[in-house]
Amino acid sequence: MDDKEQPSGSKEQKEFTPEAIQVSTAKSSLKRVVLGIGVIALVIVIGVFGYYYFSAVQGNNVKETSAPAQPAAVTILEPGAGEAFEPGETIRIVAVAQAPVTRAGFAVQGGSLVFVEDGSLATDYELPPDVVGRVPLGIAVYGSNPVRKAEVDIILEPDLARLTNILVTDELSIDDPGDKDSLIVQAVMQDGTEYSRYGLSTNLTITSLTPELVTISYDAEQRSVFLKGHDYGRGTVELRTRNGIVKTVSVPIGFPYRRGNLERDDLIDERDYKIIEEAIGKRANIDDPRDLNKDGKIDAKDLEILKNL
Ligand SMILES: [Ca+2]
Ligand SMILES: [Ca+2]
Repeated sequence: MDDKEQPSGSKEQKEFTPEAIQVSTAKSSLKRVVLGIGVIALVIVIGVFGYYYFSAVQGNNVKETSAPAQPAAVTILEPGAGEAFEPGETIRIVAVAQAPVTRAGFAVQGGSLVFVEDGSLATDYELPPDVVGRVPLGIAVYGSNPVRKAEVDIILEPDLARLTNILVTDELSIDDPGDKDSLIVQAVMQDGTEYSRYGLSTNLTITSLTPELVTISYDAEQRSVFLKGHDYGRGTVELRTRNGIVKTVSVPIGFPYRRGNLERDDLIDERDYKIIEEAIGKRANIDDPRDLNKDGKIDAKDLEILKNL
């Protein structure tokens, strides 16, 4: 047995010669390399698969979000867009919904919300008495998730026959040329009702009689009228209603609290001198506060007067 085993043992021992060890090491290195390549290949395969898998998922998501929007689940049938009513009037609102409805809320911007609990999509609605102009009328339908909403713009116009006066912002002024100020217009009716933001009503035109001094712009989103001052002086703005009420508003631009204190701080100093120096040679608008001797031009004489104030 020992003899038989010996050769085999020596055979084994033979294999463990330095050469054999080198061969063995080489074989083992080769195995490691092959194993390493295998692992790397597996990682690459998983990576590539993962990339395409997630790309496909993303692609599907993009496809879903770019799909055409579903039709609106609620639509207002009455009133129609652009329809005109009087403030305070009671109107009928009718809507139709493809979504489940447990209750619905109706409102005009600036008015109170009216809820109909039984899910009916028709109601009588009292328009707010003091809102005029183009306003959105909305409905919100509850019962589905998300809440479904729809909106139409209607026009609220007071009866011109009852319009007796228009009121305009008191003490309107633009502190410095380039600044803006907003103009608030209210309509006063026979019964004393005052409608705010009348300035955006289609019944009113607002023009600047001195456009070189004042320009007018409308901000539809804020429903406001803005006046912008371009130079020093006193500009005039005219408001005219369709039934003939006319109002003119004087807009002082860059007027000092105290004569010569153009820069409107506590004292007359270099900063005020600079404002006149920069305007020397210019013709002065009527009431231009830089034209201290009121001769229609801004020159060294005005600067001299300012320095002696
Ligand atoms: Ca000053
Ligand atoms: Ca002058």
